[in-house]
Amino acid sequence: MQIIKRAVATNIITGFLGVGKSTAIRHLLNNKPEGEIWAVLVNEFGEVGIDGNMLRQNGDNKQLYIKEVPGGCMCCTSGLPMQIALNLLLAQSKPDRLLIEPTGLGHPLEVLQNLSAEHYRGILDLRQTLTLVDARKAKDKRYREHPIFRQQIQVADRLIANKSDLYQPDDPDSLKALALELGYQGEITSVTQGQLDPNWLQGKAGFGQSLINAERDRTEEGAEALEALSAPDAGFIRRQARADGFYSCGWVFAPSACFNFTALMSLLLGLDMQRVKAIMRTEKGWFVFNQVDGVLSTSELTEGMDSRLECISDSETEFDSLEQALQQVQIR
Ligand SMILES: Nc1nc2c(ncn2[C@@H]2O[C@H](COP(=O)(O)OP(=O)(O)O)[C@@H](O)[C@H]2O)c(=O)[nH]1
Ligand SMILES: [Mg+2]
Repeated sequence: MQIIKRAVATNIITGFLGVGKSTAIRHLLNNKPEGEIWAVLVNEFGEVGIDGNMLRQNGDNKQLYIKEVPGGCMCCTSGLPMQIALNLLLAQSKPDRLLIEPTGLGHPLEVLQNLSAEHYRGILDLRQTLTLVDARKAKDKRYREHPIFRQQIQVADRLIANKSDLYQPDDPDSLKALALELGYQGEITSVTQGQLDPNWLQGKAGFGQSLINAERDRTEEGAEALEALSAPDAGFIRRQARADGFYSCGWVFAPSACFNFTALMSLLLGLDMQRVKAIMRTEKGWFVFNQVDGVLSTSELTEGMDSRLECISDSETEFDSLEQALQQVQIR
C-alpha cells in the first residue's frame, strides 16, 4: 500500500463556462517550478471529456499527470466518481501540487466541502481557491442571478477578472459591486489569457469563512462516468445529459474520422449555444475549436487521438440537426 507522507497542496480553479479556467491552468503549468510534479483533475459537465486532451498537449512529461472526470459535476452522486479519480491520480503521480478544475456548471461549495471531508485530512492541504470571472457578465441578469455564478464568487479566496481585453470601462466596477454584495472584499485583479500569478496558489484556503447555503436544482442523469469516453472503432458515440437547466451533448468519432476544415468552421460558426469545444481531425491537421459567447477560436495541435465535440446549451433542440450536419462535413 502506498503511504502518502505529506498532504498535497491543492487549489481549486473555478469559474463559469468558458471563462478561461483551462487557459489559466495551461499558463500555470508553463510556469511550474522545475522539478515539481503537478497533477491536474479536470471535471467536465459534458460526458465525453475534452479538456484533459487539450491540457496534455502542452506538458506531456513525467512531471505532469492529468485526469478527467467527465459527466456532470464531480461533487454529485455522493462524490464517489471524484473520490475514485482523485485517489487514483494521487497514487499514480504523488504530486507536489494538485490543481482542480471543476466544471463551469459545478457546485463549488460542495466540491470544497467534499475536499475538506475527514477522509482527505492529511492527504490534501487546501490552498487558495481562485475564481475566474468575466466581469462583463456582472451586468447581465442571466448570470448575476445564476446560483452557480454567484456561488463561484462566494467561495473565492481570490477573484480574478479574466478576458479584460474585452471589457468596457465600467465592467470592473460592476463586478466589484456584485462581489461586495456577495461578501467578497478582497482584491480583484484583471488579467488576460488566464495569466495567474503562481504566487496566488500559495496561501491557505479561507473556505471556513465563506460557508454559504447552496441552492441546488439538480436532475442529474449520467454522473457515473469515470473516464473520458473512448473512441469507437467506426462511426461515433453520442452522450447527452442535463443538469441545472443546461443540456450537454457530446460526440466521439472513430480515430480515422476526418472532417472538412472549412465546412466544419462554418457549421460551428452557425451554432447558437452556450459553449462548444472540440478537438477534430481535418484535412489540414488536428485543431481545437472553442466557442463561447458567440466567439469561435481555433488552434492547431501537433497530434490528436480522436475527434470529439461537446456542446452545452439551454435547450436540446439543436442536437439532432448538429449530429446530421457533423456527418455531412465528414470526409468519406
Ligand atoms: N479574448 C479573450 N479570450 C480568452 C481569454 N482567456 C481565455 N480566452 C478564450 O476563451 C475560450 C475558453 O477558454 P477555456 O480556458 O477553455 O475556458 P474554461 O471553459 O473556463 O476552461 C478559449 O477560446 C480561450 O482561448 C482572454 O483573456 N481574452
Ligand atoms: Mg476548461
